[in-house]
Amino acid sequence: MFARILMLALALPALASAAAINLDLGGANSWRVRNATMSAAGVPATVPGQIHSDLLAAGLIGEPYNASNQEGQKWVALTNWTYTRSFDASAALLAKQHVQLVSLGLDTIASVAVNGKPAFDSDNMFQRLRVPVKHLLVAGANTITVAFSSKVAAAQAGADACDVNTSTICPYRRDNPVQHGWDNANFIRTEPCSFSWDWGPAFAPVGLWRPIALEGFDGAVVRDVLVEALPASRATAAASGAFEAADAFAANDTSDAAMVARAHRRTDRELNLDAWDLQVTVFVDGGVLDCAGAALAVAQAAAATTASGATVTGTVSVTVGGTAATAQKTGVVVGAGAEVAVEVKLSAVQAKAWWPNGFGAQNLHNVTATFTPDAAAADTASLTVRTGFRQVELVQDPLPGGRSFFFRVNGVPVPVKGSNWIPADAFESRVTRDTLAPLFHGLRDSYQNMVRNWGGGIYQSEAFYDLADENGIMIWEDMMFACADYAVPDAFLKSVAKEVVDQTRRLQRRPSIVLWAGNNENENKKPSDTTNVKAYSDLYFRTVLANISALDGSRPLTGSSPSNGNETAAAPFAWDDQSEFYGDVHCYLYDVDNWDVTAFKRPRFMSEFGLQSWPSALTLAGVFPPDQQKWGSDLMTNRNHHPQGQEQMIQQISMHFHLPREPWWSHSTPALEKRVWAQYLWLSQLNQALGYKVEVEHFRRIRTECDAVTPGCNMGRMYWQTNDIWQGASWAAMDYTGRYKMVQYYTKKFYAPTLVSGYCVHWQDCAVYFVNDLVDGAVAPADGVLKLSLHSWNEGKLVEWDVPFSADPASAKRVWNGTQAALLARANGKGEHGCSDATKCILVMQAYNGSSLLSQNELLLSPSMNVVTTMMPPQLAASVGPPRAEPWLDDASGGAALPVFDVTLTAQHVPVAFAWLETPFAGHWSDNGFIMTEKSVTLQFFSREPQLTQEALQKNLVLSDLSETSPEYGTNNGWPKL
Ligand code: BMA
Repeated sequence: MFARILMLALALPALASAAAINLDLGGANSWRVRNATMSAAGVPATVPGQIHSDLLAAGLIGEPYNASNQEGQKWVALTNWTYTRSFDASAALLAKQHVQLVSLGLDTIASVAVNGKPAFDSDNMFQRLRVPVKHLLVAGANTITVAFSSKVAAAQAGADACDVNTSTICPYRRDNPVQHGWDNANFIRTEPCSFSWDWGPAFAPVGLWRPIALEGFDGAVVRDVLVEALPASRATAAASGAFEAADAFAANDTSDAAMVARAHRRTDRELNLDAWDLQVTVFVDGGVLDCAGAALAVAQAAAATTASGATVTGTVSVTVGGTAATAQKTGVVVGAGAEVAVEVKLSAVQAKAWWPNGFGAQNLHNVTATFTPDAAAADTASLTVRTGFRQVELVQDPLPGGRSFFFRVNGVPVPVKGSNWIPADAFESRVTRDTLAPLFHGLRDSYQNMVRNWGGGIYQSEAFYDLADENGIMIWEDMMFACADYAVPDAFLKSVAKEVVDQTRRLQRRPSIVLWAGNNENENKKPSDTTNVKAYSDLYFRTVLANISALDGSRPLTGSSPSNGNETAAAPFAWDDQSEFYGDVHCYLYDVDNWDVTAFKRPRFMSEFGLQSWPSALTLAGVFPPDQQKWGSDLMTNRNHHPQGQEQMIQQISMHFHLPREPWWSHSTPALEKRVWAQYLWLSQLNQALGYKVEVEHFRRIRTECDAVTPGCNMGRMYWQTNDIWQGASWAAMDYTGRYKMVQYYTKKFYAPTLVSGYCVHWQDCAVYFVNDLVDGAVAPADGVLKLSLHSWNEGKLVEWDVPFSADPASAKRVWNGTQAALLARANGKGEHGCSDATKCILVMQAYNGSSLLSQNELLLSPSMNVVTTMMPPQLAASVGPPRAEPWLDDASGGAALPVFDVTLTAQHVPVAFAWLETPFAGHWSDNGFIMTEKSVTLQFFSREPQLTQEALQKNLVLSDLSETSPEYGTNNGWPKL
């Protein structure tokens, strides 16, 4: 609950000033919006909001996501829209020395007028604009007007007008036609994917997308608080006894193993993590005019007539909540219309560290900065921000053949387990803490510790970063530039510089943000291409990164993703942005067998990879008309924005599975057609889940394996992508409604801290690894038992045997190996058929530490499932138990109790290939889509619906598995089930 109150208080950071007057100009239906052909009375409009949500609320357009509405709503983005509201300016407000209009975001090309007089223009949706407007206000009724131009038209005009004499380059960005969107978003500073992407729609909305307010004050306000924290000292007891792999090697050992251990060394035993030195930067705002780009000229012209006011002097003091720490700086001088940055240092603040998910608690602390004027006539102002103290390094030390690339937090190397985040809606005002909380729950619950806020979207809301801070989800924060070159005339660079400064000042205090990155996939320049290289350097090195590092020295920077890390800066570009020896890599494998472990790269850090899938039929049925609910329908084609996306998915599925089809003896019926459609969608998810599983397990196994010839030593994987922007084909693990695709369930298994993982190279030479991410947890040789067993599809478990193993902390190691032939031979003479060939059996692996099961996993020994012919119909049944109330979701209710059900699933025959439970209710399962090896298993359903009953869940539960999708698996008995 505490977190929620604080969040509301922080929504408009400057509202905390004691005697200042703040007039929020937002609110539901508080504005009117119209276009040139509508009456001046306009349509009720909500701020923050978007034009589409206003037109939808007024009944003027349908839900943009329904059916093919997107196509019919293109006119909205091609139209200019004018927002107006009236408000009362009180005598008390007008009596204030300064009245600033503060906008936290206008999307994108806008002119703002107060009482009909120009106040400022805007051309960058990511800027915060502060403009003195007292001279434009009158006592009593006032009006404010924000006139937006179509951003699609503005982008096109920018491209048309691009002049190589001022821009160096004019890079027209053509989107792929299958995206059904618009080109040239790179000519304006807007959300790139609002013009369409290969997983998202083209709505290009305009509107006041972030809050706007009038702020009146005498003297000054505290505008921003930035906090840099470092462990106060090295620990006095240097060798605390903590395990350190590098200790095992003599100082003069130059072997690859020694080099790897040294590069990945743990330094936390050298740090005192209970006391922190803080450098707090407090921005004190004396009514500054703060605009750039198009905004500036108009604002300057408007403000020039009324520059007034007196200098204020005072004291800035800083306190850290829950500690005795306090410090101050006296004699601070703030000129009227100026802004000063005041640095206050606090040493050895006694406070606990913030840790990423899985490595410790997410301790958060309030830091309050107060400006107390010397003269009583001015206002006392203060601002409280929530932060956390941690040290983060991006370690790039020598490794065989190159350099490492991994994050060390508070001295502990953290293998990154994550995914890439895209905007959660095309209309940001629909994204609330309630939208985000289930997604962050999914991240935390699946052992993820990082998401990359991808550079083609937006700098996210406060709620997003609150949840990241609270859940220990580290953020790799891209700046919003993606998949394009950019023209860089001076005005553009100035606009970007202000954007970057604004966002850094807003976000710097967030412990979750561990890296600032210049862009997504733009660093593919060749040093010979000097024109592009200069434009690139001007934008990212001299403008973006230079402005960030001037404000924040507390976290690392990288130019791009992918890049060669520090090698890039030296080059000055990635000599090979797919190098597996340096930096990070993106790699998509659409036309190869994703069950073949030799297909995968061995990079230091894999920041993007993945396969497309569809949301489930339940999700699509919410927006697909019945006649479109079939494979290959127009809407299916329309909603796959990836070139050849459908063909690739079919190819991928058919590499390993039979494609679903209607039975040859039956006439097609709508019910059959829908069933086949649902099975296609499900198989696309199964294909994705297994592909990610095989690839992630590969990355985790090679944590410490690399030499000068064979790369590896992988310490990071983030699959593409966490979430969805709408209901369409994509790489997401959680769909637009929050429903888990199968890969989300698999994520919880392949990212678990302890993992047993097997593979066979080309189905011949096999090995089993044990991966241990636990920093202090080891498995002693006396305790580690690997139980291996062979299960045949038609006879169940045939043979089981034990293999002893041990594990060091923070390690990955091979614990068993042998040929597949020898493995299968273990079942000779067992049961009726044994494992006469690889299509008959699977390997089940269980890793025990004493009596506790650390990890269970299965290895499909056959190169594909479509050669398996011996499955038995499992005859699944489920019994739902009574609900118990658990506050499992930290949504806006502050974690109110929600029903959790135990559900017992039984099968007549095991193993079951990919047992699947489905319900229309919002919520998720403790596991799903799994290979069922026991005849009875108890799962949990975590409902997001407070009123869900045992009876309703029991009645609306659908059970299925792979055998239902084709008789050829050996289960023609009863096929197909309807
Ligand atoms: C990468 C991303 C995105 C894209 C994804 C899937 O290129 O950076 O641009 O959506 O691949 O194609």
